[in-house]
Amino acid sequence: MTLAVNRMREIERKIETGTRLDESDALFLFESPDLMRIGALADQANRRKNEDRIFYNINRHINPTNICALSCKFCAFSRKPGEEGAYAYEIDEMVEKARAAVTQGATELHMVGGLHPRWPFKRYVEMIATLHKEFPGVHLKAFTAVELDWMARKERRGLGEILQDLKNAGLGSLPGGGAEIFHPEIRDQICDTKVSAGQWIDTHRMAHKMGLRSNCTMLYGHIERYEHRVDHMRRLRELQDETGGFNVFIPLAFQPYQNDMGIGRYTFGFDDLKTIAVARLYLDNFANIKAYWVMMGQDIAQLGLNFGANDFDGTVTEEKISRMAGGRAGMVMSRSDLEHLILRAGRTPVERDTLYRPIDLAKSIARAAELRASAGDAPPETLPVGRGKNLSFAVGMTLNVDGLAALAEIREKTANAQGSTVEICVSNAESLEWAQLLDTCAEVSAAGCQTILSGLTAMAAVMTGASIPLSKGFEALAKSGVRRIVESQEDAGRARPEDLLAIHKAAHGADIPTTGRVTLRASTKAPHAGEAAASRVDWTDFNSQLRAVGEGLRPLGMTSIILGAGRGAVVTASEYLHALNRLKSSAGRMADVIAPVLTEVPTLAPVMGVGSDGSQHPAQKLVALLADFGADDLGVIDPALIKVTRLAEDVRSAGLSVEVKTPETVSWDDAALDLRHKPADRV
Ligand code: V47
Ligand code: SF4
Repeated sequence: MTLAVNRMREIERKIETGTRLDESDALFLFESPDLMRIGALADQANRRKNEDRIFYNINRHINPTNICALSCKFCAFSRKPGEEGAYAYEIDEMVEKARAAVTQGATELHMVGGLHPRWPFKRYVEMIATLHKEFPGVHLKAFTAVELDWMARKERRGLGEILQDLKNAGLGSLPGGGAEIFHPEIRDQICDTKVSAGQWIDTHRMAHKMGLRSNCTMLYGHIERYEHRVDHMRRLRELQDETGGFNVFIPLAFQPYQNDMGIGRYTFGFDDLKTIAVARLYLDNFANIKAYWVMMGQDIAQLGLNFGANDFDGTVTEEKISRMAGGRAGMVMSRSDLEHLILRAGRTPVERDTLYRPIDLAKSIARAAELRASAGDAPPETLPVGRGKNLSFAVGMTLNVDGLAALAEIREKTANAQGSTVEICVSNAESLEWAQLLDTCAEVSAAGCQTILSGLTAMAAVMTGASIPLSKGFEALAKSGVRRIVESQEDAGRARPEDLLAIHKAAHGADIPTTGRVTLRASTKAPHAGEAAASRVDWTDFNSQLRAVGEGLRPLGMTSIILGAGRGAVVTASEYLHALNRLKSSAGRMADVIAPVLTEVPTLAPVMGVGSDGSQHPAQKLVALLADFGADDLGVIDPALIKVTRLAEDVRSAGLSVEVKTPETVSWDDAALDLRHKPADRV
């Protein structure tokens, strides 16, 4: 432990004094669980270079064909000629796609595709020349080193000539694809027929020497180990020292479906952020590190902006490579979506061109100021809270009770649920009667479940309707086996805080612990023009809820408190985590902070990716970070909606242990979950 602390200090000193990190430093950082510290160092390094500015661009992806002579193991995009789904665009079709993009302000066309067995080199030249002639102001970033090698071999010409012809036709720069993982131990397993690491590097060196700048990527999160990532970045740093020709480093998060890798799980959010942060610190000769929202997902990419990234990529419009492999981030973001995610991460969005020059810096800064002013109050700053050693969750289900009909259903659902947690939600049960409520709780408890009841105001209304004092009512609920009372999303809208407190106190009087709630509610301010569905969070309201927690919690004995995202408010990942952090600081050690991952933790990627097996909810990417920002617990996890083993892996990816509440006799499929089993060794 002390050794690790000393090593981290040594690395910090190196960073402070501008001494280069070496490969063993980078490896140490990858292996360290101290993401918050590494992220803070990377953020400082980033701000020294780029202030608080985050680049985005208005771009359009066009993949000319998915027909490919190679069969990289990780690729879900490529097809063989004649195979179902194979396509090859005519140049006219590409021009039409480009025209639509240019009309919407695109400054860049990004074009990478398969290695078409029958396309002659002149077709590529014609493609570039036609697009350049039609749209002379648009930057054409096209063809990976892999495609260029293919063209050269087919044409039996040198790479230099191929590059020169394309440059003459209007090629602006090279994208960074095809790099994958350079180390032969991995490269030979995932793409053995692709250009070697040396050829990839040589191609980019040649392009740089000809005045063509380029990007570089690293495909991570599959079978590679940290040392392979470090080796990969070392080779890129060396070439950058030599030529200075790279614009940006882009870590590409592996998308796990519809390919031959047999991995079947998305990268860990914790690892995505660590990769960005280590890249920022180790690649000291790169100005730009990209948080590529398409592959990391918008939630993690937004957080990446505070962990060392200064580029968010662009509007993209038609992304196929990631999407075909299970990518869930969608294919397009508007300018205003990009701007809002950046602003809500507390940074300044700056539109750039492909070569990382601001399009109009003064205009971007003025626009950000205007958007900030119209948003009013700002989200809270992060405070150090210190993470625990474990993260808990209960396995079980939530049942919504609505009158009599529910009883039979509840009996059926809880028949095999012995040992699990059942949260009975009464918030919306307007016609519920007292006897039914007691019977329901008794039924669930008799099935051997841990019974939780949520909806304070509804509960109180049922008691009042039956002329039963709250104190007596809660005593009876305790006898029916109720183990906890939880404030629901609806409660705050139905009762004043002091009335809710009185209900909490009545439950405590009957020795039932309670869970309070703080909710990020939508601001009543009208959204700014062009704000895409951006109902903002009312931070003034949040701060006053926090004050109430600080003042009211201690004497009450609420043992836990939920951070909720209110309906109607669009809460971004960054905002939720910062709010969580503030809540933990206010609640102190007196109460567990719960971030219910399925129901309340916001995610902008609610869709399932192509071919995915549904075993991972998009919000799971945030799980390990929730702990770092102050969460102690993830709420009730329904194994029908989240695969518990996967969730356990997410927690462990951050070096935390998993504490499953009520696990002994869970009888779903996940009963087979082996929680002693360590996740993939590489995490
Ligand atoms: O080389 C293929 C990757 C790359 C998967 O330069 C996959 O600005 C994840 O080069 N999971 C092509 N990644 C994309 C590319 C790119 C993308 C965005 C920006 C830039 C840029 C370049 O896509 C391939 C490969 O590394 N890829 N399959 C997959 N399953
Ligand atoms: Fe072809 Fe590129 Fe897919 Fe490899 S990654 S199979 S080269 S399209």
